[in-house]
Amino acid sequence: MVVLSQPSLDQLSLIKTCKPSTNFSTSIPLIDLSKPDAAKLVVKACQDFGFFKVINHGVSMELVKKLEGEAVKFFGLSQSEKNKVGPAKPFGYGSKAIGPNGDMGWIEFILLSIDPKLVAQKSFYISKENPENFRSLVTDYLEAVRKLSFEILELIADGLEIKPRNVLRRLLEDEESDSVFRLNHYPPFPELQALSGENLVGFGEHTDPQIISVGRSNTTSGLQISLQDGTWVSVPPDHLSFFINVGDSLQVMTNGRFKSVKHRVFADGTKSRYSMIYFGGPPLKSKINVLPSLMKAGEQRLYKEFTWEEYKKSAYKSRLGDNRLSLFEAN
Ligand code: GA4
Repeated sequence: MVVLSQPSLDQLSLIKTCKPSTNFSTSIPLIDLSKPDAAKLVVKACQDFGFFKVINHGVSMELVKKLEGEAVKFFGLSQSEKNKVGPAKPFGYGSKAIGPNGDMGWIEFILLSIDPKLVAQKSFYISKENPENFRSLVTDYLEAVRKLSFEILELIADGLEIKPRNVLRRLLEDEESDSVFRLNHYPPFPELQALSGENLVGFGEHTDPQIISVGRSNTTSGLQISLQDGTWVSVPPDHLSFFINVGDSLQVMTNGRFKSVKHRVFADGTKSRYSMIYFGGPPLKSKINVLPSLMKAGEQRLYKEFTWEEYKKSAYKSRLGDNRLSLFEAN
């Protein structure tokens, strides 16, 4: 079923189209979490790319399949049914508009906070048939990907030799952690594709403001990351693995050693892309600051200290593609 109507001309002028130029020769770091060298490789990937793929991640594929099935069902509903979830301001269903400041993409999505009460409340509109099933799938999925994010943050602490081991993990483990969960659907647009051969930008280039993001997709391609020299690399889809992004906050905590990866998604003209991403953020009152033990003698701090609440407020005033950290650079 075609879920979003074909783009009209005025929508197309807002949603960027282009023939993406990409570099296919660079391969994305692949890290087997069951291997003893994982900590070293995670740190290297965070420094070189701010991005990597993990296998042996411990998340049940059965669970992933079931939740993706629910997402497919939901995005297949009529527009009026989907609208009943409520606008994504900040949590709910959104279509084409990304964030509050005029960014647009060829996408529809559900944005949820990980607060169990909100998940339960929204489940009634997302799955009228069986809200309890949807709620419990999201809860179990979040438990599994959060566990994975904790493991990765501990590997980072080990690899950087920072103590205690849970110094990063505890920010996401905290009951007040301000984390977000997003289910995305990038619908196909076969007629337009056939006509022009152009691609539509599904989610424009940006960095994630949080500490770390854990995402996966179905087998439809579209994700690209920017390398440090500015070239874009297509990330081949892999529905069995998870992709990890360093967020702005982790860049600050490592004084720029880790790079918050710039990424974007193109919608495929012929096939639906579905993705689900957990964005791990700290409690609102947490101070985001360089980890003191990382600072070498004479090293200058690159960023001022700020609370996650301050950074989040500032992020929500920005456009998607802005360099949000530039406002927090130390003089
Ligand atoms: C990017 C990462 C997450 O998807 C997100 C996005 C958020 C939104 O879609 O509402 C933002 C974007 C993201 C960064 C800048 C602001 C906020 C849209 C936007 C223009 C949920 C997040 O936390 O930040």
